[in-house]
Amino acid sequence: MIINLTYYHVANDVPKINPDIAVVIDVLRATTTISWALKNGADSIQVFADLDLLKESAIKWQTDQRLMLGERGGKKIEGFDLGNSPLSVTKELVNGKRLFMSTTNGTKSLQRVQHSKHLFAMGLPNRRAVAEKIIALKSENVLILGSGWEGSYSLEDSLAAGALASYLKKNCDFEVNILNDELQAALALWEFWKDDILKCLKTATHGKRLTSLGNYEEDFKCCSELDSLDIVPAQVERGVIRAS
Ligand code: 3SL
Repeated sequence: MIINLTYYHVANDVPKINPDIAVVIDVLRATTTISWALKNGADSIQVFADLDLLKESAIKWQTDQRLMLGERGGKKIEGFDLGNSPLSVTKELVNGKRLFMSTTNGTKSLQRVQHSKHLFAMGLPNRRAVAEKIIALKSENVLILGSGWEGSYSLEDSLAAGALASYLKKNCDFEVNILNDELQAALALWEFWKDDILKCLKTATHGKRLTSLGNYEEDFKCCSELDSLDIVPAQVERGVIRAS
């Protein structure tokens, strides 16, 4: 048995293939928020790149059963219930609800690989949980996709891609094959920053962008907590994610 791992920085880099498993990463902050929302009892999260489609779908749900959340440029979308902070998706607010979500980059990446057989969303807090799921599935091809920022590379997503590959290499009984240079570089990045994840997140361009927008100290801490959540957000129907 062998696992072939490939990593792409952003949605537009992904070739036209439907992998057995796709793992989408948006450390700051979409996939961390998705993981926390599910941990706190959200029924499901439906992701959209397009805001009009989001509103059309949300409106069909009972008001007390739905929340609209998301950001553009790091800021909460006007008229939405919540922005994209993992701290905002508390049990009191999200329990039992369908969350309709759109973010600048993360939800685009999720849409890009929605035809994969299995699709998981991963941040640093649920790195181990997602890795163990991959090991259990024993699939041959795993595509890891970052979200970046408006089409360009992001340090923090590559850090998490390296963290995932590193865990798989250490904990798989079978061979793990690193197929592209993007993932070799991500592994090296992980080795470099693994003892100061928080600093890496704050050093990243998007970390600096968030810092310039306000006090995101607690978001940084939450997004950098490695292996603290046992949640595997998995796509159950096109665009809809539930805890598995
Ligand atoms: O780009 C995204 O998808 C967001 O996660 C960015 S932010 O951290 O919410 O600003």
